[in-house]
Amino acid sequence: MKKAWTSIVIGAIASTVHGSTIEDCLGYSASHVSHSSNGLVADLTLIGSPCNIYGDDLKSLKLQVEYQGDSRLHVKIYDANRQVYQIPESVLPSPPNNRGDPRQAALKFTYTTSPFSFAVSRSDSGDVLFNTSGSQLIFQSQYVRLRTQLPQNPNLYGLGEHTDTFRLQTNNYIRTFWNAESPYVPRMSNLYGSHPIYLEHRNSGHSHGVFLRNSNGMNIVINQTESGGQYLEYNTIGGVLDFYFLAGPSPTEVSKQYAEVVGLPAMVPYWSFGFMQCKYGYWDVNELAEVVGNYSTAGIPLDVLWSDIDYMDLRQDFTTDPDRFPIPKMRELVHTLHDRGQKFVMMVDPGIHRKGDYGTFARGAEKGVFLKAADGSYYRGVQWAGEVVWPDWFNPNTQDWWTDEFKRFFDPNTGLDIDGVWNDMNEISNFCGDVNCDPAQLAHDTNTPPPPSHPPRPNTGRPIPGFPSDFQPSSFRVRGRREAESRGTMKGLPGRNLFTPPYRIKNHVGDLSAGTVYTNITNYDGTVQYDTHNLNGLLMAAHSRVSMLARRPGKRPFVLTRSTFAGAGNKVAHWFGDNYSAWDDYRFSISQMLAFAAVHQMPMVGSDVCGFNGNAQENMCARWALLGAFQPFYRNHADISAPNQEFYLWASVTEAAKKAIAARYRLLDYIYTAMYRSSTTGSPIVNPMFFTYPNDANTFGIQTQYFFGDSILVSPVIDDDAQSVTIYLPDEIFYDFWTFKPVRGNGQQVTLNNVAYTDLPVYIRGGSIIPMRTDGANSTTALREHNFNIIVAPGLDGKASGSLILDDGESLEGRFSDMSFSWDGKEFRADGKFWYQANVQIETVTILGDEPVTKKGPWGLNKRFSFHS
Ligand SMILES: *[C@@H]1O[C@H](CO)[C@@H](O)[C@H](O)[C@H]1NC(C)=O
Ligand SMILES: *[C@@H]1O[C@H](CO)[C@@H](O)[C@H](O)[C@H]1NC(C)=O
Ligand SMILES: *[C@@H]1O[C@H](CO)[C@@H](O)[C@H](O)[C@H]1NC(C)=O
Ligand SMILES: *[C@@H]1O[C@H](CO)[C@@H](O)[C@H](O)[C@H]1NC(C)=O
Ligand SMILES: *[C@@H]1O[C@H](CO)[C@@H](O)[C@H](O)[C@H]1NC(C)=O
Ligand SMILES: CC(=O)N[C@H]1CO[C@H](CO)[C@@H](O)[C@@H]1O
Repeated sequence: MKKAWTSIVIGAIASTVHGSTIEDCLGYSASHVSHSSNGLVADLTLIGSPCNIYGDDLKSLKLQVEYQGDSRLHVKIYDANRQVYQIPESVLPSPPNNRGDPRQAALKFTYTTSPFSFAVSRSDSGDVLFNTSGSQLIFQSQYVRLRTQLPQNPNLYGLGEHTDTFRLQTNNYIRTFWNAESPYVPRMSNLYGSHPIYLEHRNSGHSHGVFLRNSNGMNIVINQTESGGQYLEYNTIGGVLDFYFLAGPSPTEVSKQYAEVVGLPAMVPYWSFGFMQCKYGYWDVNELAEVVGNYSTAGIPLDVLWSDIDYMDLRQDFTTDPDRFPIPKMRELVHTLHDRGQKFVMMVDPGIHRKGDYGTFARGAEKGVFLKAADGSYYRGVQWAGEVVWPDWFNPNTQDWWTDEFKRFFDPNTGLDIDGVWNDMNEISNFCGDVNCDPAQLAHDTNTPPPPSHPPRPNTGRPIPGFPSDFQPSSFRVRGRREAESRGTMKGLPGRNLFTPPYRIKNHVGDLSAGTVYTNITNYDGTVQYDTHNLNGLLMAAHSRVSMLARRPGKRPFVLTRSTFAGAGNKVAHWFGDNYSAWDDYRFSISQMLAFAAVHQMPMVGSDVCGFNGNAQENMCARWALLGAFQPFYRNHADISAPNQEFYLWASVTEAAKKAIAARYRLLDYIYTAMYRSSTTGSPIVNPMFFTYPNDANTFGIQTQYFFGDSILVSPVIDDDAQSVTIYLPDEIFYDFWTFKPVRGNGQQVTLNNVAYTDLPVYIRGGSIIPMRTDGANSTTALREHNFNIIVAPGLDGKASGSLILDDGESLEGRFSDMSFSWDGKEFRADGKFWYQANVQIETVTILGDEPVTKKGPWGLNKRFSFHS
């Protein structure tokens, strides 16, 4: 490759402090290299005089290289004095250093002394994966830069959260990490989460991963030099270079290796795979019940009802509006839901209303848990409740206070017995956009929160099916007002570097502190928001998880969070925020899911089905109802300003949803088993096509087809208002999921015509065995009592295999059965561990083919069995 690197500075004026430019930075030279049995350490010393462009150059750095087992290489460059911020171990623990032998490792570290550069190659093929030669390492107090050469037009994935293509653009592309409230999920922007991990897939069929364990704001630039040299460049405004190189070589192995670094995904409860409904703007507790009743009447199984901030009294956490959502009636709602086998989830936001007589605030103030301003007073902002303060998640008292609030408000005996909790606005989103904003004044001016509501409207006397007689729809409704938001008016801030660092990242909200907590605010532990901003969402959600667990010891907590950081999948689930009811967002729900589930190790993800903002169109909503059923997290949710979009509102969407949920229920234990594997081995719950066919270059760019689990190929119609779709079928035998007819894939594109809006093309991959529940359940609770039919889909070699996990669906640690199924062309065998007593059986086993053969049981799920065809 050519050595013609031109330095680029994104969104920054190439500064000319002291007459220098970034080109004048000469890099570092390595010395005192000391080898050990599993790596090396060295000193890195600044060459020449400092160029001090974005802060001061650090003169002395340390290099640490560790071969951590055979497939992971840890390369860390940090300041010799260890003053530069590093992610606290309490937030994201570093993986253990499983000492590896460099002679046996899959990856090889090499370096050049002066100017210092390093490369990572594969030991077997010599393939160079990372090479920083040609561009100097820059390590300044507010800017760290490292660039690697890459092959031409590389296949890169990950680096979320974004709404760009799944296979990332390779030219003139910037990924910015700065968690931000992002209505309408803009393209080419930073969004709610930061996951500095990419997976690169090479034409050799091999993949590797590169994780930068750094939480600072940054721009990652993927581009080509003027002479065509492909590169990827990290530009961070702080932190250290803490890299983990993951050898793969299969894409799935990269995912698993990443899970070893940031933690395996948390196992979720069985019910969380049910269909969920939410809307910002449900007027009162009667309307919540009415939505549930209407789903029943329509015959669409609804598993989980969600309540957005509507339920709160004056938008305050841990309160309910006494008129519209009175506690006694809310308790009755929750009990009725539970009796019907359904679940209930509520929202809790991070902004705490600053009001002396508000208990949650008073108790937090007493424990000193809120972030403070420079003068020691509370750091104030504006959020849904009006003038608010924010919990300091680094303060050890904060967890106690938070758990206490959960225990009080969500007490099963006196409060609301929720099944899961939802954390929103936790980037943090602050309506007080800039330094010119006075929180008290803004809260007053925008009437945030809205004045107390009037008592509920008179009831109609009409009963709600499935609910006690005191639940009746109101005769008319008045929608809540949309609160004013204020942001982005900052202009040219004076002052300190923490507030306006000299290197500007490409944050779509504007300056670093715009619309969030000021970056110069100090946390309890002495870190500053400048460094920890991207951890706010993860920290809040992790605290909520602990609090949920304290409420129900031993039960898997379900916490949904909007803002995330690397490793969040180890604790919580995520939805993709406030998207738009448009075909484009329907399509992007797939690429976002692929990146999160397969690369970022956050399996429990999904978009708001039918879109959040705007007017959902019937055909689109029908397609999305089907697509959402084949994604992990399946929730219909809309904004207060958007018209209602519950599935039952349209005949075609009702039909699509019934079909979709019935299919999802059939597959629920297959999905649950995939989730179990994900949480125990890191194998992705959703597989991009190239994960399954890593040697088929036709699959590398596919972002609208995928495998749900490892055997169910989903190929939705994707174009606006279209009834046909061109899909790719690899060289494999497939079986139509709906008809079980064999379909031979030839490694070619196939066009499907006349695909009704109530249809979704789905195939079973040959070689798989799928346990399917029998039809007819009205909830996942009821589904657990349904028997199984086992579907054997023989591969081209006539063989197939599959597995099934059975447990109580909710215990963190409990008995489980892990059954394996196999078909060798002649004999079917069921084997495994039978530790969980399920009171259901296998009714039939069907071997698919030109003429399917069904063998009738029943067989128990408590012992091995086999039979010959
Ligand atoms: C890294 O790149 C430099 C410059 O292009 C080249 O001389 C060197 O051989 C490369 N390192 C490896 C390990 O290939
Ligand atoms: C990409 O590189 C070209 C020069 O090769 C430059 O003009 C362009 O600004 C760069 N884009 C980014 C995002 O850095
Ligand atoms: C429930 O269904 C009734 C009857 O179709 C309808 O009038 C009402 O608006 C629906 N309510 C909700 C919340 O969807
Ligand atoms: C499901 O059916 C059972 C039995 O008829 C009933 O008790 C339960 O309330 C129903 N649940 C829902 C969600 O409709
Ligand atoms: C942060 O910077 C802003 C703007 O310069 C200033 O008003 C504020 O006092 C600073 N706060 C702290 C804690 O330093
Ligand atoms: C295409 C799409 O759905 N994205 C839209 C999200 O919403 C914003 C605001 O309406 C649009 O500008 C985007 O195009």
